[in-house]
Amino acid sequence: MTAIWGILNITPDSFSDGGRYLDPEVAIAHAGRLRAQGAAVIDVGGESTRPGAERVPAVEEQRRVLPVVEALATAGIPVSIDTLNADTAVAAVRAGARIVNDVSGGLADERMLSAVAETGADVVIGHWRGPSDDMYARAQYVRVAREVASELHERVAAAASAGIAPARVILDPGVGFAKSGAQNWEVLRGLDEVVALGHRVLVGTSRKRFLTETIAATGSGADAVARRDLATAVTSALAARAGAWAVRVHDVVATRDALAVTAAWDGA
Ligand code: PMM
Repeated sequence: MTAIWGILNITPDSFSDGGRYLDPEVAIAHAGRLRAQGAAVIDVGGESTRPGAERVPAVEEQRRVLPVVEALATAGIPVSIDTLNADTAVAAVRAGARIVNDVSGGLADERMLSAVAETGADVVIGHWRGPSDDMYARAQYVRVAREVASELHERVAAAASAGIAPARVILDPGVGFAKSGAQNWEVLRGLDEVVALGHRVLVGTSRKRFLTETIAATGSGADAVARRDLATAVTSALAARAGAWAVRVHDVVATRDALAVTAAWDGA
């Protein structure tokens, strides 16, 4: 069955949960809760990638994430480190992270792929066309799902040249990264193009703007968040159907239930 990755953003400015988990104790407790709810992996990030977010110095990023990564790893919880920075990736693997989640697929930091190669960790290669401050200007495609798959294929080749065996690679179509709302839906509808590359595939739609727009659930009130989590559970179940190996979400319970219902349907 499709695995669930629980999101732990240790940032002041992530778009849906910024500021909530800056205290390591609060962050660790939240991760424990996500794990108990059924998350197979906790994806720890210390830098927001939301559109227009400012870059965080690596020292500050590491100050936020390393104590939490270490505590979770010590507790036996599988951790992935969500970072664009090779030094942070290496430090997090030393602290116990098993997977490096780079939404840029090694493009943001030219040292990333060779650094990850040496650690032996698995790596998420996301589809990315440039930093978040101008990524919408790069959202130019003719057939978006096909182009995403072919650009990911190029990044897998770059990873292989850096010494990362294909079996260590997890691909991510990068929902929301250099894509308009309509393009995000096209990428999801055409997910088989990415699945056909033969790697594990991770899909992250959680609470993203294209969902909010589709169901008209703007604002940060509990009702709007609950509606976005329900929509996320649906896209995650559909992604699972389309061959996703894992989905990355804030609300583990809603997605767990959606995946269980889908599995019951498919298993009957
Ligand atoms: N999206 C965000 C952050 N990290 N990692 C992967 N692999 N895939 C994604 O789609 C992804 C990611 C942005 O969302 P957040 O601010 O809610 O974490």
